[in-house]
Amino acid sequence: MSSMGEDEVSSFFESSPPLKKMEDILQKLNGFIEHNSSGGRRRIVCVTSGGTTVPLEQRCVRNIDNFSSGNRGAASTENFVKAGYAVVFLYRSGTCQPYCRSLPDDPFLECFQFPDNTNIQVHASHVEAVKMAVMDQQAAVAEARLLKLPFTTIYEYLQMLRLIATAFKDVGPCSMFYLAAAVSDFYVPWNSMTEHKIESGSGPLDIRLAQVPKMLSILRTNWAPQAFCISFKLETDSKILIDKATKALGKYKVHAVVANELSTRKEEVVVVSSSGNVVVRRDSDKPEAIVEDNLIRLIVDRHSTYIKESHT
Ligand code: PAZ
Repeated sequence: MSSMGEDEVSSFFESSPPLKKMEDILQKLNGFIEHNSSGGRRRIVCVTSGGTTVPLEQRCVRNIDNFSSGNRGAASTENFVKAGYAVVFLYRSGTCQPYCRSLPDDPFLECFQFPDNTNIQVHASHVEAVKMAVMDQQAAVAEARLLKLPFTTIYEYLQMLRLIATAFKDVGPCSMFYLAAAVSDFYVPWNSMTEHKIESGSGPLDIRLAQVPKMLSILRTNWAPQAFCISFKLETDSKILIDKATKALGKYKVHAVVANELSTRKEEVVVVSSSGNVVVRRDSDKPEAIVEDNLIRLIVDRHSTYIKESHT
């Protein structure tokens, strides 16, 4: 990457508000990696999920948000754990969580009932979903297979991604990035952002947004050059989707780009890579099936080949 790009990346981080609880995050992260990767025990994947926000004020009241429910990241995490991976789940606060996809929006209010004042019961219709959510999540955490790290803003997301990538460096080819989060392309630089709530009542608001420096190339070349790297491309116009994904593959030198269109993203995706494009569909004859079942199988296969080739 050009030094121009690297300069932009450095000044983005230098001007970002410091990450809160960084020591705590680092300690959890290093412990998790150490536990899972020592002696080549397990492969590790960082799954990013949900959309980043761009604050408009330093004491933020308003922000610009990026669409993502977090469903893809949560479902993919479950499948990676099932496939034997340890997962660092870097997710947007408040978005969909692994093992909770089948729960209603307001599980506390909808799942439970009180037969009397001292007992609490789960409604029969939600027993399976609650059991799966609690048991599977607790097992994944107890076995140190799942580490959840929340973010909200673009500043937090990129600082945390850099921490994770740097910490993955020693894991080498057994590590993977699966970047399903919807990351802001434009932002208000912290230094040029007003501190207090923008006043209303004085006509339209003009805001100039700067471009968020592209971090993917630097992740590939500097932060974690040996990690297997999967990025995502979302479009609403299916006519430009594959072209955009193909360009991203060449530009960022990732190992594959998962291309998806907003309205059909739960039914099919296209995995674009140097070995050709593969359409991955949900098994529509099985009501419980999700596209991530087949997608993660394919990605895990590709990762295995990558690891084998790295050893030869
Ligand atoms: O989170 P979700 O399940 O609602 O949607 C997933 C997705 C469309 C955000 C993801 O598959 C994706 O394409 N992420 C990258 C978006 C982008 O191009 O920035």
